[in-house]
Amino acid sequence: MAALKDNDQRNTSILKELDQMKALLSRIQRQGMPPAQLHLPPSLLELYGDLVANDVEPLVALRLCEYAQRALVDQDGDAAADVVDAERARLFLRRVIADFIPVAPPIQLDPGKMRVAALVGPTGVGKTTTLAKLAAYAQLHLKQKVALLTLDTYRMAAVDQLQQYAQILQVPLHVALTVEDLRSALRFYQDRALVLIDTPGHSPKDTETLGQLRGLLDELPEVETHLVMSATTKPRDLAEIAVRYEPLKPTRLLFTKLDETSTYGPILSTLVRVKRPLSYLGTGQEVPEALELATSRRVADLILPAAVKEAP
Ligand SMILES: Nc1nc2c(ncn2[C@@H]2O[C@H](COP(=O)(O)OP(=O)(O)O)[C@@H](O)[C@H]2O)c(=O)[nH]1
Ligand SMILES: [Mg+2]
Repeated sequence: MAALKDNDQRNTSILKELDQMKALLSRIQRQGMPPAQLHLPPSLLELYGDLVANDVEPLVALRLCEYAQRALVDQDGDAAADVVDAERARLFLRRVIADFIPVAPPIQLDPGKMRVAALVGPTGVGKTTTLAKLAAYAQLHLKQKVALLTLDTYRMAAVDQLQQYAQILQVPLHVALTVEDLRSALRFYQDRALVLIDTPGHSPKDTETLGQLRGLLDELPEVETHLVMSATTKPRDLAEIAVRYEPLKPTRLLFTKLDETSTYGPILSTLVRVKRPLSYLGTGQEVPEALELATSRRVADLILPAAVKEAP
């Protein structure tokens, strides 16, 4: 419990920092980019380039480098910060980045209390696959009783796909069409430790089904809603998705398809915009192996890898 509380406090302070950065970003969107004040020492300037090459927004990259510079000055004094060696600068910057990543604990499972988690997000990002990964992990690894619910009734194929996973895992699957349906299914599943809810994706123009989904999720008092996004999505589209799904009040952010991209900066920008802790990371199509619990360290590794030691 103490660890959870620490995590909450840590996230509160990270979210405050992200708030400031978000305000800065929107000011720049209105007023245009200020002349970059790159008063960074050469080692940090080079790392700034690495971040931007990894598709971190230039302003976010600059901010992070300035934080690292300040940390270096605090430790070494003004003069030393100018000549800081590349490896140390990288170490400091990696720490600063890790301190910027809010992460969520794994979905909490207590025997005797039903937890409900819903996955929402655009079509094809991997909601159903991730749901199957989470279900398999809870059922097979944690030996907890799981049930699946789907609100994705628009396409038969979507139900079939989930039905197959349900059969393999031998967990019940219920297709809910209405609010009453959803409520009675949840009452029926009271003895389950985890109920996972799959939802349909939406095309950007489809505000109607999004509204219906919102109506259904609003009925659930204690649902953890994970907004699922693909790491392969263009940064601009990620920003738009974040806005579009805001009415569903996602409590977590979940990124999939990390294996299908080589630039991870957009994850950081999305965190700045959405300001929700990261829950899980999808790293492939394999169920259930290709799922990790997000950690700040792991995300920092993606944003700025540790220096590659050159072969002697
Ligand atoms: N490479 C890769 N593929 C994934 C990942 N997650 C899901 N997929 C694939 O993405 C496709 C769409 O997944 P699906 O779960 O049906 O997406 P949904 O429409 O959001 O439910 C499928 O082919 C999945 O196997 C991932 O982390 N990495
Ligand atoms: Mg699906």
